[in-house]
Amino acid sequence: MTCGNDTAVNTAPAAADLAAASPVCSYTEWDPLEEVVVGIVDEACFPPWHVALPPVLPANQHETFRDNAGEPFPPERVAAARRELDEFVRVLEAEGVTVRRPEPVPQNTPYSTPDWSSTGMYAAMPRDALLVVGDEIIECPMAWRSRYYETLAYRPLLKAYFHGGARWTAGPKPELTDAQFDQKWTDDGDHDPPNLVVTEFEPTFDAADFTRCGRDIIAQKSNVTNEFGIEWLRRHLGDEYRVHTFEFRDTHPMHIDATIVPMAPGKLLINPERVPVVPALFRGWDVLEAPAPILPDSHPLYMTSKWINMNILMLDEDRVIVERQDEPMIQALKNFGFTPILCNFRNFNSFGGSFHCATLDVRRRGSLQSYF
Ligand code: ABU
Repeated sequence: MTCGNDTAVNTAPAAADLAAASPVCSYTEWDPLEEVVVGIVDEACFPPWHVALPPVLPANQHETFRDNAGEPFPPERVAAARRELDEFVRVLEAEGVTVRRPEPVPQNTPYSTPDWSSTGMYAAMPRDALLVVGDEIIECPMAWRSRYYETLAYRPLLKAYFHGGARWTAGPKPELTDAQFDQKWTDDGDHDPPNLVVTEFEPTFDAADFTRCGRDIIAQKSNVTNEFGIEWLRRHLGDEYRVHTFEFRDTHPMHIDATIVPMAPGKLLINPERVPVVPALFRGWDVLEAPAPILPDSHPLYMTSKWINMNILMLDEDRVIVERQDEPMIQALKNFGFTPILCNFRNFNSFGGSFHCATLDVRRRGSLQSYF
């Protein structure tokens, strides 16, 4: 299957044919990257406090989030992250990748449904809000109220991609009433599987709880992605895809992309704390345990663990974007056979993601294949 025509499986179409068929086309995390959306931190605000936040925010950030609910993030932190995003864009363009950006949207404008009201957060992490599978771009039914309208920042791009021939869909918009969240959620630390704050009331998912390996898509249940959401996606994608749900040893799961990262056919990066046993699906693949993160404790991380060092972006089966100061990761990836391309990103990391989170790969040259 290729985007826009019925070419047989495993037939690699010419790049020009793909581009002519659809401006959106991506099946894996590693096919050669041609076009990408890179997020923005403009207008970024702390979300209003809500029961969905404590399960995934670092414990030392709860007070900051409570005290600053709905307020802008510190301007000096936003400025530092913006500089790194601009550097990232230059790096990508120098590697031959076309870069698109969302539109800044005021995030502190209140909005409401019949049941609740909120303000927004940011458009920094397109990987969370949008999922590309083949020539289709899916707006995700996100579980955080503060992210209810997050895709508005991407609408000019979505419309342009649609007019260019892409398919554009959205998961069922969830009501996000109190029934969607376990109002009694507590952090009991060692529960296995972990207590998740999101219930099965309606389907919710963030795209970052999925990682794509052609016909096989790996999913995890998390504090934003429920079984209902995974099943919705499974049925929506149909028989061409196999959606596998794996459980990892993550006490506060939200997003799979600092846990298990397929880098190329046969090459897997894993979080050694969260993946004690590599899923049998990857039998025969070479596995690299991510080196321990080196971010100093003093570095503010509002919404992520230090394992964000694993959140790399593959430009193809060889080139990988890595944080410039992360020497252990740079060396490990070289030893694993890859060519690291360096970019400063620690200040962006503070906002909860790294290169994978900050991007949405819109078009990668390749066709739908099985890798297992
Ligand atoms: N998407 C960010 C994941 C961060 C973490 O799992 O620590």
